[in-house]
Amino acid sequence: LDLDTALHKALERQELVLYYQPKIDVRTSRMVGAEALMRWRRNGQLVPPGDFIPLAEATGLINNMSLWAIGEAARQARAWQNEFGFDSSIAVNLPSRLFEQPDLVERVESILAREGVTPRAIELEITETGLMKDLQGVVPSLHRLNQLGTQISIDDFGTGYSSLAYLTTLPISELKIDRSFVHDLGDTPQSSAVVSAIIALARALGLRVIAEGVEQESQMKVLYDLGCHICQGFLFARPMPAHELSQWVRDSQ
Ligand code: G
Ligand code: G
Ligand code: NA
Ligand code: MN
Repeated sequence: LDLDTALHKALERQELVLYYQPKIDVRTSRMVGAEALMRWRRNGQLVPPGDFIPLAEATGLINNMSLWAIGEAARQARAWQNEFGFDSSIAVNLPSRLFEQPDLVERVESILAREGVTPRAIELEITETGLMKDLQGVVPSLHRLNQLGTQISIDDFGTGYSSLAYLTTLPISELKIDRSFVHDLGDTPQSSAVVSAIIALARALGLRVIAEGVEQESQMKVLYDLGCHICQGFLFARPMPAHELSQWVRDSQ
């Protein structure tokens, strides 16, 4: 099978899996959410998303894969609620084109109802670039998802040339500082200036701010001092299968 055909079959063959990476409040060291990241278990090998998400986007298969991911994350949120009192949300990455699907909000609503969770159990991440290149297609869905009660996070923030004035009108809950800025923290004064500006912007707009790609204690400390208290990255935990995250919570919380 070529990759395209195999990927089509992957969904129906249940070869896609979600890994989960915790989001940590560094003031309490507690998990305050998790991000779902897709993996493809193909012939016993784990195919990384970089090798199949671009293909899924090019073929349009990404839409059904994303809807599957929402359902799977919702199911997992409910399982963790029962298992260890998980009471925050699992973030799912969605491509901007999915927001153009006219029945997206109804589909999300029915998926959440099917899995028996409230819309708060799921958070949706859209990249700043995806959002800004297709505002007209995306924004109506954002408003309706917000009315439903599902929070929206802007991923890779700082790389996508947002219209800051426009940003104030959007029903979003969180800015996620792009990991390139986190990576350079402490190395270049520009990166801490950008991080500072994003944190100030989030504060002014009443949004949560989170840093991704936190790998080093020193990066965490700079972020903390600048006022970003929620972090995600290898310093705390890698993306891992659901049962490993349960174990990680038992061991660390
Ligand atoms: O999970 P990381 O481990 O390697 O993911 C690599 C890239 O693939 C990241 O840019 C990430 O946003 C993207 N990605 C991972 N999971 C998903 C997903 O479920 N949907 C979409 N659209 N992108 C994903
Ligand atoms: O923003 P996006 O959704 O593209 O981010 C998810 C990606 O970031 C995944 O590929 C995930 O494995 C990766 N990731 C998570 N934590 C870290 C980290 O601390 N360092 C690096 N380099 N990548 C990370
Ligand atoms: Na993301
Ligand atoms: Mn990101």
